[in-house]
Amino acid sequence: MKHVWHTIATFSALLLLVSCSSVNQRAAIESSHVKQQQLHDGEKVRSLAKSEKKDSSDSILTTKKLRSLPALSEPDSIQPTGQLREIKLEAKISKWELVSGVKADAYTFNATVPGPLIRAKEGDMIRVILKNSLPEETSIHWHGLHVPNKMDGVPAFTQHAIKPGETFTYEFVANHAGTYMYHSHFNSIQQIDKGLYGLLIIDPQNENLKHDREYTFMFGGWNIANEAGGQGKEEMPNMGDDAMTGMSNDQNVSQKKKENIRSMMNKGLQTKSSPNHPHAQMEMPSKPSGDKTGSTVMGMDYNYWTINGKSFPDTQPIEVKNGELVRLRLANISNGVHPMHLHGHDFRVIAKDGHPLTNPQIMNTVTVNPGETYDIDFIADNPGEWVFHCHELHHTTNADIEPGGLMALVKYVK
Ligand SMILES: [Cu+2]
Repeated sequence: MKHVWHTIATFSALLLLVSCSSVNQRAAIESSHVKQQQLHDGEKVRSLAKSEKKDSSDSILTTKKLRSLPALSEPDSIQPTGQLREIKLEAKISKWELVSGVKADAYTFNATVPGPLIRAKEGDMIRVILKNSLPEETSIHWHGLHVPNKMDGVPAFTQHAIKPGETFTYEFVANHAGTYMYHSHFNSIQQIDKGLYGLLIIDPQNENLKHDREYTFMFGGWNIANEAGGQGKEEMPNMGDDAMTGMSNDQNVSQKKKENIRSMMNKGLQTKSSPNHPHAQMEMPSKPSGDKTGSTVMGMDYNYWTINGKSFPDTQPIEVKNGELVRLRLANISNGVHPMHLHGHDFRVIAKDGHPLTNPQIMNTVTVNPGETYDIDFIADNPGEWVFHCHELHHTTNADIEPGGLMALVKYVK
């Protein structure tokens, strides 16, 4: 029996490893258990939306359906599952493209920004084996989790800083469902702003509210220097008709839209090209003289903002079908405040810092402060192409050029 459990645990750990090493696991994660249960609240919402559409096509949208959804619940106690989730992380420098043509020498976990999504169920044991391949010391802090003190990842207090070439193993029980973060806690202001962070989601053992789709949004801030090191803006890729060959019509349309956005950005740059903006031709804002670091530099002086490591228009769209119940998990690892605003819909704030709200608030803008996470949900009941963006409008720019940064499209698909 013991052997069987060991085999199951090893197999699950392997599965998790495989999923965690995927380069493409940035934004859209559709949880498999969502699909399994057919008659959940999302289904009810969907059928409601469809029937209402049939009966009264000219009816006016309200938030009644949103208000009548159940709140998330918090368990009194959880049982250990006996499941081990083992993840291998390597902290290393990797080239990371924030938006087409803009690259940074990022600090990454497993060569992606954010690092791999770590996902477990309440009661699982999480084991993270961290190898430090950076040229400096590092550590990982588990932001919002109730880990044993020596697992908290704060050098000089709870552990020694992990030296280049060293490996350190973190191990703790996933003891509270919710949306959390993990990030470097050494030379944090530099290491975090260079990309050393990720998302950690703990699913409840029993869930009373199922969503049809789920997306994660991790907000980062970057300071991309424009002078030394060959970093920053490169030539715009040539996207002539030839490059379109082989694309479907939909892809073609969205590619053209992206190109329109890029040409808007370029026009903005040209108007800025003046003796007062000596760096405008380089398509980068000027940095203080003497700043020759060449790559990302630390501090609040951000000129790029990213959702899951990408700036608009390269952010991943939120794809929904009419009538679906959609969950967004928002996490702010940057040093900026982000009032996130959704067009065309209201949403409910269902959890803050992993804790369910017993009385979910309905709104269309939620302010996500540094270090905070919010879970919000909305009913896709207003077909079209909408935007979800930060309303601190400097944050919807790339190097001062609008549109960019913290913006994603909500797209209805068939
Ligand atoms: Cu913002």
